Amino acid sequence: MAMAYNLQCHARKKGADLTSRKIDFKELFSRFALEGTPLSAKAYGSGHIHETFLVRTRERDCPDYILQRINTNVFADVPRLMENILRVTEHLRVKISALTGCDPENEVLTVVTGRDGRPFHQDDAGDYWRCYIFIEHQRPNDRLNSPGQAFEAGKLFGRFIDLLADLPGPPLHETIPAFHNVEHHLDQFKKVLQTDPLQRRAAAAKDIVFVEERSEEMKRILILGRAGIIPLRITHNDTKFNNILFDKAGRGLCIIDLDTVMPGYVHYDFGDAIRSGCNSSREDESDLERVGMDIHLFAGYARGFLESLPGCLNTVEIVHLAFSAKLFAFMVGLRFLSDYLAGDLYFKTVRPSHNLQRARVQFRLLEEMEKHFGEMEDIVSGLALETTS
Ligand code: ADP
Ligand code: GN1
Ligand code: MG
Repeated sequence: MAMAYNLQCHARKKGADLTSRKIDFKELFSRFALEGTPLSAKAYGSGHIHETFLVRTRERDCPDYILQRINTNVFADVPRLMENILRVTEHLRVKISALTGCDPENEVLTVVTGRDGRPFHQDDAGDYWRCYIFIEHQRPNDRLNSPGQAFEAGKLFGRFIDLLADLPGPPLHETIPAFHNVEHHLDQFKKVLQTDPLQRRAAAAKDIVFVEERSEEMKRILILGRAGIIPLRITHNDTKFNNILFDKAGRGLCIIDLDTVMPGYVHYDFGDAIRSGCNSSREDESDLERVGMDIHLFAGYARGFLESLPGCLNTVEIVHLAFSAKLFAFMVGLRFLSDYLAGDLYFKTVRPSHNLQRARVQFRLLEEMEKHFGEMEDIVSGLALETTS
């Protein structure tokens, strides 16, 4: 059976040219300790970072698999990246196995090792691949579709922090240095504004002013962290809505995309989830009138999150949860904007203005959050009272 596909993958500006290379899935498949016979392979999902393929197997009793070509522009040290993921998944598996009614096979990612025992494979072109067991799930939406689903998502991401609180051993590796350090992203932004390599600055004039007007306010979490007022925890750091799988009945099933699990503040997980899941539009919506902050989804998510972390968070952490949603709309928008100005080097894009459009959606969302901010704060404080009393 022919398993060599000339897949039309998205080309990155840096690194290997991925458009023209044939991927020999049969050969790749043979490099991992997999069961079954590969039947088909197709590009899968809508992640912005890796190239992801779903490999279906012929036999009914064998799993299907996710194969990923790891983006080494973003994750430079693959052995350390995979070491983190193995530690995290092994710990989660032990803890989830001990919970009643839980199903560790589907609730935790399973890394399939290479035939040489390593948790990845490096091909002849130098590209790194990894493999997970495919978890059957409900087709993901771009946004949360009901307060009940938001509650499920909040519960799962809250539980994730709770379960990892006692991870033994040394701190996890920082897989992307300064990943959620807004000062770092502001510095990168200033640098790219100065060089303006593609002369895109003029097209983004209003967006640049928008960022400058809010940059001081956005340093608040970093300041609290440096002062030791909010603690570092083990956080997921990429709690985008499509990084959670739901089962066919709509229940939160499994948290995926563990590349950025490392020390962080609780706000990183809460804020990113809200800006991605509670936006009433797509992340790259062209009609900004459709962008909105869905307060009912916010309330559902916040309830699930706080209920699964009872008594864990300190008052200052809780008080800043609503703010963290604004921070993430700002910071993710800023990263999209910087990437647009730099020439689309980081996020996958399908058109030249794609990152600018994404940035504008985040900034509009931030304006919507600013309008609803009092309400968001009241919801969190009301829930905090309920969940601690
Ligand atoms: P990226 O960093 O590019 O977002 P992800 O690890 O999130 O990469 O994977 C991309 C997509 O692939 C996910 O959004 C999800 O749809 C799908 N996916 C990844 N791992 C699995 C898995 N083990 N089972 C089912 N689907 C998966
Ligand atoms: C990326 O990998 P993915 O698509 O789940 C990015 C996040 C951004 C998000 C914006 C490692 O998430 O930080 O918030 O795009 N992940 C990385 O959609 O940079
Ligand atoms: Mg992802």
